[in-house]
Amino acid sequence: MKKRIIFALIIVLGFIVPCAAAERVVNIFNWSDYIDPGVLADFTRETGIKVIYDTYDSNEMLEARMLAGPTGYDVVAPSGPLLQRLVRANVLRPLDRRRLTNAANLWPEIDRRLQLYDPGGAHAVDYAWFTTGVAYNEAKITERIGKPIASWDEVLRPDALKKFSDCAVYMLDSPEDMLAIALNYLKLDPNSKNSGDLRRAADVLAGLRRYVKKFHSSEYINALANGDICLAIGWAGDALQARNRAREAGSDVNIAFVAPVEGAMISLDTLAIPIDAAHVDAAYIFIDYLLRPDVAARNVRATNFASGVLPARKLLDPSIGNDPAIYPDAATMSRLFAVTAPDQSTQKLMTRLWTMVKTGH
Ligand code: SPD
Repeated sequence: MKKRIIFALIIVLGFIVPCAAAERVVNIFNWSDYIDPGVLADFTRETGIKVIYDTYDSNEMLEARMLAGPTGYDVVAPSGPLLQRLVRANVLRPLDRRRLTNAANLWPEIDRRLQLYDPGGAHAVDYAWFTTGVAYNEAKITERIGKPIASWDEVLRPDALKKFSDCAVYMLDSPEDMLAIALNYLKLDPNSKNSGDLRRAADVLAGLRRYVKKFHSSEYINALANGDICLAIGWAGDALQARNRAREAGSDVNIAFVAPVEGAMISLDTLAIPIDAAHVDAAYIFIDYLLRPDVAARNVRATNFASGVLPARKLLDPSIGNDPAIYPDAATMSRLFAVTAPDQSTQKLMTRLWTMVKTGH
């Protein structure tokens, strides 16, 4: 009898232990240069949950992975318009905010802006938000035009951009950002889905191609920091990471970032759980951990991207918490524009136009 009980216990434990063990890992797919690596190590130390962490540098990469499936991920970080498309495609789990005790820390204004992509915040919470603007090497730009960059006109006109081509220019490989910036520059609705408007915007960008060394969405951080390029259209936090990397290396390269006067794009990157996530409990624990103010503040310090966690800001040194490149002031905020997801045929057109911008065909 005793032997039978022990045998039964072994069978039951043999089933339960692997199931429990299956929950002790979380697979994350996040943007590159977007977290303090120490946060991941501390998360594992505090929760016992192992983190497997992969990165990407374009919404297109994440979208392809999400739509092809199986994703293999438990937490992903789509930007607003992609979030909207993923919700439509039904590839995200509805998010139960009651399971996120730290959701109370979410910044109401940012959470409100998220509604544009995900009504009711039903599938995601904000992770970070920021502007797309111009990152530049102060000395090299001043040397060439006698003043810092302030306007898109100094970057989006071929004869203006030409002045920087000898010290090298990068642009984001992101149609979502770049077409909206060009639309806004043309004084058209930056969120326009009109094919004529989009073609005009693409023509502006195509006219700049010969002065652009590379279209890439992450390499510009090191390229700016090393002095290999002097200007990039890029994301605020990445520009400031370039500035910090140059400082840490003791170089004399000084990188500045500006959201130009005509207005800049605001993006919200979010945290969401794929429909096929295998470790849903661990995903909730991980997202909740990132929403803890002290953890969110660590990520802002490391990445220079503003967090969607409001109380994190108070924990930052004023040089970060009051840096208008990270937390734009009210005047800049009023000039920011957001874009939403296009329908499928407009999406296809944008992809075609973007290839034309980059290759000429
Ligand atoms: N290095 C992190 C960059 C995050 C960029 N998110 C993309 C926003 C697209 N509009």
